[in-house]
Formats: sequence, structure tokens, C-alpha cells
Amino acid sequence: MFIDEVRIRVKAGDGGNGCLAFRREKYVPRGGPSGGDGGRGGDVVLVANSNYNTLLHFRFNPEHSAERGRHGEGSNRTGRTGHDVELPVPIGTVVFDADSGEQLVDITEEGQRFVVAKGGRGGRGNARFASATHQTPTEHEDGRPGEERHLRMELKLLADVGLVGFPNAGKSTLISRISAARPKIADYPFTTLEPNLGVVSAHEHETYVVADIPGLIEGAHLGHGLGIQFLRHVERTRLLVHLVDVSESSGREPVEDFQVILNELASFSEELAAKPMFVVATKIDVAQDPDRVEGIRKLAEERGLPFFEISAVTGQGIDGLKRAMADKVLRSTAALEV
Ligand SMILES: Nc1nc2c(ncn2[C@@H]2O[C@H](COP(=O)(O)OP(=O)(O)OP(=O)(O)O)[C@@H](O)[C@H]2O)c(=O)[nH]1
Ligand SMILES: [Mg+2]
Repeated sequence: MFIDEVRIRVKAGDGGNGCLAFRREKYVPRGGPSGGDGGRGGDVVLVANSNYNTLLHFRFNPEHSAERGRHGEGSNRTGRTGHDVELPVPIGTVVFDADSGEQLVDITEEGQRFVVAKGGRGGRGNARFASATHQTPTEHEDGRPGEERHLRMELKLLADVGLVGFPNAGKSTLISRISAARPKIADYPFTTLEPNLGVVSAHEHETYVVADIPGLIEGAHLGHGLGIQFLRHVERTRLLVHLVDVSESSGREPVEDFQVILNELASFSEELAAKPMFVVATKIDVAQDPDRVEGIRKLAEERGLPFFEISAVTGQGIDGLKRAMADKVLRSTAALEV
């Protein structure tokens, strides 16, 4: 199962208590105060780690606490600091406080560290309360509790290309043609219930990642259908590939389909609406009416969007599309690095 959101509880270590003690030595009738401070509790720290691609490892392990600080001891011994707990998270994880809804951090770089729960301070031992006029202090503090938090973590898939379109447009078929991904394909809407990721090899060792998401329908931004909850997955892609079924079997007008999806994207977020887009007419092998293809081609041209015709059955246009996607995402990577 594809996991992209988890809830966990984190608890930092409590501080150790300060100690109440007095020196007792032979031949020293009244030793001074000697209670040491408690140690600080360990922190819970999120650490970005690119070896992780999902939040799956939290699913079965949703509670994490750091070690408490040790109590202070006599002879002015300070308690040991509690060990921190480090939780590896994939790059692209966004972390929220589940109770307040506040966004705490966006994990974007390898090695990035973020303390989600701070260990409690150790309490002071009685030795710290001594002064010239207060030579036998009995005050000593308890350690402070470590922070406790409920977190909601969200992973936006870091795909380079997002496939969007109506249900049944042929998105899963395309990803299975160009990558090793083998999603379920069937001749009915909403076959895909969760996003699929496929790695496509381009030239030499270069690769890019394509995300196939469930189909979108009119009113998706209002919660109709399935695809909308997955649009956030494609928010960070560099390119949207918009598949439009031009065969008669769709029972709809390609030009209308195209507009509906554009509206849904724009209603979801400006960011999505502004993304570079390819327009792809699918199932060209069974398209009888050339006007259906021309209509959508014209629309793409008017908007300055590259246009492709493909058939996953005959293979027509697939290589060309694959190369164009590679050029687009690999070139825009270079542009970002400049
Ligand atoms: N003739 C023909 N059929 C195709 C082509 N591409 C996909 N299909 C068929 O169209 C149907 C839907 O394909 P899918 O790839 O499951 O469509 P999808 O866009 O992933 O659909 P959802 O997951 O429901 O959103 C399947 O029966 C495919 O075999 C094509 O190029 N030509
Ligand atoms: Mg599908």
C-alpha cells in the first residue's frame, strides 16, 4: 500500500531531578551541600535521509520517546544527559503539529535536522542554592518534562512528471509502457485508486520519475471523485502531462474534457495551473474522427503547449513523448541548478 501520510507521537526525555545531599566526611563536622543537577532529557530529532522514499517505517512504529536525563547525585555529580532519538524521514516530508495544525518544517535537504520535541531541562541540585548566608540549602528542583507532540507527516511524492486526465484516459497504460511500474489497467473509470510511481530511463544513466494518479472529474476540487486528494502529489513535479482520450469510446468531447481538467487544476492551486504542460491525445489507434484530434491539437497550439498523439497499443508516439519529457525535466533541472 502506498503510504503518504502518517501520524506519530513523539516524547522528549524528561529532565533528571536535582539532588538533595550534604557532604559527609570523616573529621568534617558540617559538610556543605553537594546535591548535583539532573541531566537534560534527550531530544526527538527528525533527520532527512534520502535512503527513505516513504513514511512506511512509521506506520507500524508510531511512538517514539527519547531517554530521560539521569537524576543528579551526591558529591556534586550531575546526572547524565538523555540520548537523543533520531528519526529518519524522506526528503519532501512536510511535518505538522497534529493538534494545532501548524506546519513545523518542510524537509528539503539531505541531512537536514529538526528538533520536534525538546528534552526537559534537568533540575538544579541543592548545591546550586548555596550562598554565604544560606549554607545548608534544602531546595532542589525536579527536572522539567520533555516536550510531547502529536505529529502529522505528509510526503509529497517527488515525481518529475505528473500524469493527469479523466478516468480511463490511459494514464496507467502509459506509465506501464514507459517504466517498470505495473499498475492495474482496466476498461472502467477509477481503476487507479492510489498513485503509482514509475522510473523512466532517458539517455545514458539519466532517469526521471513519473506519477500516475487516479483520474480527475468535474467538481474534483469540491471533492468529487478520487483524484483530487492526490493532486498535491503532483504539485512539486516539473511537468504535467495531460492525457485526453480522443477515441469515440470515451463518449465525451476531447475539447471539453481538456477544459474541465484545466479548470480543476486551477481551482486546486495557482501553482498547478502555472506548471508546464504537455497535451497528449491517447488511443489514437481507435480514433475514427480526425476532427476530435484536430480540435484538441488546435487548443494546445493556441495555448503554446506541446502536443503529442500516442497509442499504447501500437506504440505510436510513445518514444517521442518519452524523449520530450526527458528533455523537459532534465533541462529544467539544469536550469534550476544555475
Ligand atoms: N485502443 C487503445 N486502448 C487503450 C490505449 N491506452 C489505454 N487503453 C485502454 O483504456 C482503458 C483505460 O486505461 P487505463 O490506463 O486504465 O486508464 P487510466 O487513465 O489509468 O484510468 P483511471 O485509473 O481509471 O483513471 C484500458 O482498457 C486500456 O486498455 C490505447 O492507446 N489504445
Ligand atoms: Mg489508472
